[in-house]
Amino acid sequence: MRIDIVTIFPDYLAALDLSLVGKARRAGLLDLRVHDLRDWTRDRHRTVDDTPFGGGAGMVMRPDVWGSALDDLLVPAGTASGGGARLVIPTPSGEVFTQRHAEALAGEGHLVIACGRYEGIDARVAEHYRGAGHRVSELSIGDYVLNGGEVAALVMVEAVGRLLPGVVGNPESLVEESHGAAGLLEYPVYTKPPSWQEHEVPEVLLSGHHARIDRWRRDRALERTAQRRPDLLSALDAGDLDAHDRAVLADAGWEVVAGPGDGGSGGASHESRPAVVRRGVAE
Ligand code: 6GU
Repeated sequence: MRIDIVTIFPDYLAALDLSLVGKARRAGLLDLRVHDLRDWTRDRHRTVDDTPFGGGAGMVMRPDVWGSALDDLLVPAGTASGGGARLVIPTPSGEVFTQRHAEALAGEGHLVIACGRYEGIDARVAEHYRGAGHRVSELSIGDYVLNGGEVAALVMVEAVGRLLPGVVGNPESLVEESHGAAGLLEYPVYTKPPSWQEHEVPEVLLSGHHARIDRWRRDRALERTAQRRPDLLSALDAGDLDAHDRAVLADAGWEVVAGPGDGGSGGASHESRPAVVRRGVAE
């Protein structure tokens, strides 16, 4: 996979030489290049921004400078326009980046990540490249404000990089982790020593009884999700919950109810899908 990152702070991305992503680069699994946006300016001051039309605080990044950079990077030399690379624009006004986005991006051959400052890149840039047939994703990493897209680019490259074939040594470690397919947070984990500061590792984990260990871990994942991320429980497919799951959720204050409009047919329509709701909430 190839990733080009364009920024006015290339040094910010130095962390991508380290750890798993750095290793993937050196192994040739990831061709990652960081570019200085100012290399595409043409004035003596290497200007990348200007004041916003319509007034207001801060500066907006100029579309002409971004256009020169993205024309060079999105369309490989000798290729027609459109197709090819996906343009990713980190922005606090984007869709929230999730593991599902990471999985989709990991399936791309080429990403170009355009890091703007927080007031943003002139809106015509995304519009222009969409119109030219590029896939464009405007993505936020969460509901808080950063000064620029660089930290978000680090987050996205790490989340995507570890999904590339051969990057994570044991692909099994990708299966059960939080925000995986089960839609639950990960269960708590323990290692040696078995007793530390008078805190003991739960007995069942020392038992060697794999079915009981799996059940215990699923119970803890359900409880933890109910406590910390109730929004994830509401999004669960209740059809994936067995009687034991439902009992654990009931203890945590959640129950499975027929969806609105359910006629008891168990049909697959959206209206009749059973829902996981807080106890005492009708639907
Ligand atoms: Cl992608 N950019 C900025 N500037 N702030 C953010 C963000 C992105 N995601 C959350 N906050």
